[in-house]
This record gives sequence, structure tokens and C-alpha cells, in this order.
Amino acid sequence: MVDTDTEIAQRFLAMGGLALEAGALALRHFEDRDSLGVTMKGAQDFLTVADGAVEALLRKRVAEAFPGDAVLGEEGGGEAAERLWIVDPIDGTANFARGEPHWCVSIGFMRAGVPEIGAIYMPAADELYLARRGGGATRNGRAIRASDTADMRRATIEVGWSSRRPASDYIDVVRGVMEAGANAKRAASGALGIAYVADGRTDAYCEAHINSWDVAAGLVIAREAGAWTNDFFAGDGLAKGNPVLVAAPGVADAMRRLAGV
Ligand code: LIP
Repeated sequence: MVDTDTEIAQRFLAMGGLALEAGALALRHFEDRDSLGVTMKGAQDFLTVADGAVEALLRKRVAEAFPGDAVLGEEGGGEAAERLWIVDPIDGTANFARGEPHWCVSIGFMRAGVPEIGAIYMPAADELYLARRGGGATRNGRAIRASDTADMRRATIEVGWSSRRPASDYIDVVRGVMEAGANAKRAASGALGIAYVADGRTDAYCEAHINSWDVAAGLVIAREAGAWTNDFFAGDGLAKGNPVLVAAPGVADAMRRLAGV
């Protein structure tokens, strides 16, 4: 019988390689634009052949290495389990489908409901973010920290948007961020948006509703980098999503007021 620490360490060791393999497969599709097979799941909700292929690869590799573990994925669904991998094969699918390189593979692991490990890999930049709860966060092996920004007039804030919430809610938050003197941006990958807060590249990421596969990895990475995060998994967050706010500590209070989190 393997103890919990060993169990988590084994998955942590596997996760980086898995993210790189999945990212390489996604990149091959990205570079072969004629084979992308873009369809729409809804307004502004893109799907490509690569989403299914990369998720199938992730599910296969988890089943081979950890046959008792469950997977919850954006394309294939899934549900809560004692040992749960939460995967988004391509986060930023709209960018991916349009040929813009800001997209990533996101893989999180939860044990008994506690987010333990996260990996986010952006193939176009060859950047791998990795974190284990209590073990710090890294980009390509180097420690990362959230920014020390304490003044909204120096801050850059990413406000995420999806068609699941009214446009007016999004516009209100953007207005508030800009009126506070910050630079408001949107780059259209929630997972990378959170990783960039962890890396000090931006100062906060918020979105009125986002799904667990978009944030499961990023939340671990951001906390380990010293960022403030809301309790995303409260209530039915795992199955139905929730609002998310990840912020550098110095702007967390201001952003909580603006995002209503
Ligand atoms: C999308 C995100 C996007 C976010 C949306 C959505 P997908 O995921 O990353 O930035 O605003 O809520 O979930 O469909 O690209 O994996």
C-alpha cells in the first residue's frame, strides 16, 4: 500500500512529461491547419479535431500509468473521484482555431477533493508551468512568484469572458478595472491567464464563470507562487464551474471588490 505523499509524488513526476507529450500532439495539429476540422459547440465556443485527440491521449496515458484514477475532461466529461485528473486538452481553443499561438494544455490532479498538482504547457513558447501543493511553482524549472504590485494604477488585469454570462457583467468589470487606473486586457485562455498571474506577468485574472478544467491546474500554480485565489471549488464548482479570481496579494482586495468575489 502506497502512502498519500508517495502517491502524489508519483503523479507529480508523471505530469510534466504528460503535458509535454500532449502539447506536442496539439502543436502538430496547430501547424497542419488543413486538418483542424473546426466546428462550433455554441456562440464563440470552438471545437477542433485536436481537442478530442489530445484528450484521448491524456485519458489513455492516465489509464496506463494510474489505472485506479478517474479523469474529468472538457470534451469527455467525468465526475468527482478520490483520485481525479482534471484536463483541458486545449485551453484557448478559439485562439488555436484561428491560428493564434496563445493556447495551452492544462492538467490538474485532486486527491480527496484537494487540488494537489498542476501543469500548464504552452507549446508555442515552450513554457511549462508546474506546481505541487507545498512545493512551490516553476516555469521551465525556475521558481516563479506573483508580482508585488500594490497600486492599481500600475496593474495589468486580465478579465476573462465567456458567452455563459451576460456581456454587460463583463463590461462592468472592465469599466471598474479601467476606472481604477489599471490596464485591462483579455488574451482568451483562462489557464494561461492564471499562470501569468503566478509568473508576475499580469497582476490578476478574473472571470464571472469558468469551468473546473480551465482552472484546476492554474489554481495550484498560482497559490504556490504566492497569489491570492478564491475558493473556486466551493459548492458545485467542480461539476458546474464558478467565478474565479486570482490576484497578486497587493491588488487582491481591490480586485475582490471589482469582481464581486
Ligand atoms: C475557454 C477559456 C477562455 C475562457 C472561457 C473558456 P476553452 O476555454 O480558456 O479564456 O474565458 O471561459 O472556458 O474553450 O478555450 O478550453
